[in-house]
Amino acid sequence: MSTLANLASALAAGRIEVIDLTHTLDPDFPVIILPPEFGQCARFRMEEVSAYDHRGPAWKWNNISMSEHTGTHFDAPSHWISGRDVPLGSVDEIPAENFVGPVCVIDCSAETAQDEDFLMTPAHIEAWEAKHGPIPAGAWVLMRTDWSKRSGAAYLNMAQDGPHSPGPSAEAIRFLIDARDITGFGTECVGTDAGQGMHLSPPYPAHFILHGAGKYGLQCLANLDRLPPTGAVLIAAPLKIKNGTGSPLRVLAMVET
Ligand code: 23J
Ligand code: MN
Repeated sequence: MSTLANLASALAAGRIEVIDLTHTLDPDFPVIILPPEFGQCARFRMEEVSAYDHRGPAWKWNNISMSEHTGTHFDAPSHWISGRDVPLGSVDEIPAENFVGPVCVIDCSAETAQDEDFLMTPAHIEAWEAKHGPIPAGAWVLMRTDWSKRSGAAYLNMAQDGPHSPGPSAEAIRFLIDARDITGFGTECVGTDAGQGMHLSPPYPAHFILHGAGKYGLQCLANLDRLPPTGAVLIAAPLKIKNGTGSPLRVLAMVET
């Protein structure tokens, strides 16, 4: 049997499960809040056009609006100044093969339960590899923190000095790119960077280093606790927005049961 015929029969028989890593687009889902001198990200909005009524007797539909960076979303290289001249750096230009790939899940939930500003370092990644094997080139690396189980104010976790949420260190992102040649890095938090990432060097290191290297980000992921450390395949295809810097999307993982 061909590889794809095998895949199709495994899906039909339930030997491969499709797990949804996406939050529901809802006006109440939090968006990132930047310092007030900067422009702000728009929440999701939905406006009814008709609902089987005089505006459209046999149909219901809505107009929607949001930021490119609202809800579960994809970050393209052109999102950051370091990636402004990266070839094929906008969502409409990224080669489609980059939207499907193996996924490694690094469980940091024990650490983040103790420290909401936890930074994942190369030592954490190397400890994970000692158990699960090396991260393959082209992988998506997802940082599990269980942050997606938070709701309301606890999700952004704003304090006087800004948001407090975990993320990767600059050294961890450099390691994933230079030593492992990943495709992208994903997180359950509102940004790929830690809440206090503006104080790191460089500021917002995940954004700066990933996008400068032509790599991608995924934010506001859910259900990472349902993924194995290795062996799943991720599907993350952003909308084809002309010159788009990112896009809300449905993120799926295929997992062998
Ligand atoms: C703009 C400025 C800072 C950050 C972000 C956007 C994001 O996290 C994002 O959604 O890409 S940290
Ligand atoms: Mn973003």
